[in-house]
Amino acid sequence: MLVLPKGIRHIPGFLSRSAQEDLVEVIRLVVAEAPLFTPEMPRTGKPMSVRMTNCGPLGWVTDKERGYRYQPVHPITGRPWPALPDRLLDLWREMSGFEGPPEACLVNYYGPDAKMGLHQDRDEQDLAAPVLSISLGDACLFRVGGLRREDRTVSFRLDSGDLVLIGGESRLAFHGVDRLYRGTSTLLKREGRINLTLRRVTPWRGEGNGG
Ligand code: MD3
Ligand code: FE
Repeated sequence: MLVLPKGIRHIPGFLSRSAQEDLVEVIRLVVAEAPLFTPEMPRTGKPMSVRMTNCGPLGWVTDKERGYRYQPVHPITGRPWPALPDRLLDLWREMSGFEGPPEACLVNYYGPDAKMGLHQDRDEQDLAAPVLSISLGDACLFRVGGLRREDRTVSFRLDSGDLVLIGGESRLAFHGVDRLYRGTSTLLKREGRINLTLRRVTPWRGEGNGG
């Protein structure tokens, strides 16, 4: 039996086929307004194999010169990110157990050969809030470890319609995507995978939130 690190909840098959199709449709609208861009590693400028965009008041971006950060505008168009679609806000309210709304939805697009190396998500100020991940399209092999890069990892498959909720002591766990399982889903028009992550960036209960 596979034991996940404490604070990580995998919910296989949460979204029905029609809910997945609706999400793909709203993501197409987001991408039409905020085109996918190729993120670069800080300092080296090495391109990542995943392409990205965002919706919500803040979006995660990275480039050679300025590195990892959240910003309110698209790095190429300079326009504000599209609003967070209601369906995603509803899903966050239903699943996150967190009072405040998410501020960023990072949209990752994996072509058949894309992967994501082991990393931590630590560019958010509010680490008390969970991260909610939604997988669409081809399945992938996902890997999660501990708070140190050297810690033992466990791997499991993420299929289209699966959710992963990450919180508590795993919020800073190392994780990555080793590979895609090509052709395992008919959801998208072509091979590939979309992952959405809903995140809180700035502290909730700060100014103006009653705290
Ligand atoms: C475990 N995305 O965008 S989502 C990322 O499938 C990212 O595209 C992966 O890692 C993907 O940063 C994984 C699941 C996930 C997201 C955040 C986590 C797992 C996590 C944060 C801490 C531990
Ligand atoms: Fe991550």
